[in-house]
Amino acid sequence: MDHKFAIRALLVSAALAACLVSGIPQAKASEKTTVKLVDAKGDDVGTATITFPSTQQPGVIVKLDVKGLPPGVHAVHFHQNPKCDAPDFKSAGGHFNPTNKQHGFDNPQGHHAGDMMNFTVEDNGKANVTVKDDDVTLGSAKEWNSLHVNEGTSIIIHAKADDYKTDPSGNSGDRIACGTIIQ
Ligand SMILES: [Cu+2]
Ligand SMILES: [Zn+2]
Repeated sequence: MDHKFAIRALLVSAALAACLVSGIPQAKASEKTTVKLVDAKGDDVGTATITFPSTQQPGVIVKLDVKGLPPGVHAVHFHQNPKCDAPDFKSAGGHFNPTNKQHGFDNPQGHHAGDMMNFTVEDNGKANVTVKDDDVTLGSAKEWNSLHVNEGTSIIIHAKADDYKTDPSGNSGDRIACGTIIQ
């Protein structure tokens, strides 16, 4: 065995052993979770796949792959509780808001960390779109801006579009689909 290689291998295994002994988890390059969405009747309406590309800075990408929803423009937000009790999904609580702001990108006192841009459902009731949220992570339950904080959070689709300014939820109407984000 090459000398340098042997030393390097020794160092790597020593570092790994140290991690195992101390219980420090290995840092991951990215995180991803797929959330199942249900409507007010409890029927499956697709998924939201949340990707957290960098563990170094906040920002997640949300791929919505939904079906069976009313065509048109809809609001989508992260809400504070990991609870989707049909039919009204009120148990999900308000928007995820760890920085105590008001609602909306166009609100001078805004915006909630859980706020995202509207998306469109096509005439066939489907949408295959990507939205993003630059303010949250998929880190551990101990990170204040993580979607996994405490027991977790939820993602909700509303009946109407978000006006991006009316507190507390942008006049976006009923909650028509919900999914829990639990680690
Ligand atoms: Cu909402
Ligand atoms: Zn909001």
